Amino acid sequence: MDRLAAASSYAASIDNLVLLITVMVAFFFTATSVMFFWLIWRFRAKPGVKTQYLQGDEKHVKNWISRPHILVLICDVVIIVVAMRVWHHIKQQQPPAEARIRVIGQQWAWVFQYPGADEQLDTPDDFYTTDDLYVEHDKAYHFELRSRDVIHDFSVPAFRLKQDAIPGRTITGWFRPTLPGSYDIQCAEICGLGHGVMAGRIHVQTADEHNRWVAGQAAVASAQ
Ligand SMILES: [Cu+2]
Repeated sequence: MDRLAAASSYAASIDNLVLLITVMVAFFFTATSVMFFWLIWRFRAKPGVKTQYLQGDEKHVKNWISRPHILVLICDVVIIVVAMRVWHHIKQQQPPAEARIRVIGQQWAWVFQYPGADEQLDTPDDFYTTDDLYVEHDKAYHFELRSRDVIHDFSVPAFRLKQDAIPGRTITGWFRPTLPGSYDIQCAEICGLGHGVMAGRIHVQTADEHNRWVAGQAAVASAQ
C-alpha cells in the first residue's frame, strides 16, 4: 500500500507526534513483554522449590514499581508538551490569509463556496463546486466550515486535517497545500444513511492551472 502523502505544511508535525507516541508505546510494550515472559520462565515450577510469598513492601521490591512508573510519567509529560506545541501551531496560530474558502457539509455532499475575483465571500461573483475542491499550491487558505443539517466532519487525510462541522456554527481553520495532486476528502462523522458516499476530492493546482480554472468558473458564473 502506498504511504499516505503529507501534502500540507503541518502534516509532518502531526506525523512526528504520532511517531513519537508510537516509539514510546513500542518501547514499553517490548520491555514489559520481555520481562513478563522472562519471569514466567525464570520462576517456573521446579521440583523441590517452594513458592516465595512476597509482600512487596521492601524498598528494593517497590523500586520495580516506582521507577518504571516515574519513567511512564516522564513520557506522558513529553507527549503533553509536544502535543500542545503542535496544537498551538495548528489551532491557535493562523498565518495571514492568502485565500478564503467556505466548506459546507450537508446530507450527503460537500459544497465549496469560492469568493471569486473580489476575494470576498457572499458577493455576486461567488461560485460553487460540489465534492471537488480546487485550491492553489503553497497558499495559506482560511476556511469557514458550516453544516446545513447534522454534525459532519471535514477530513483531508493527506493534509492531516480533520474538523467537525456543527449546525448553527461557523468554524474557522487553515491549511497550506504543499504538494500538487488530488487527494481524498471524507466525512469523518456518522451523519446518516449516505455518510459513506460523502467522499470528495481536493485538487491542489499550480498557480497557472488554478488561475485558468478560476477564470473558467467565473465565466460560467457570470453567464448564469
Ligand atoms: Cu457527513
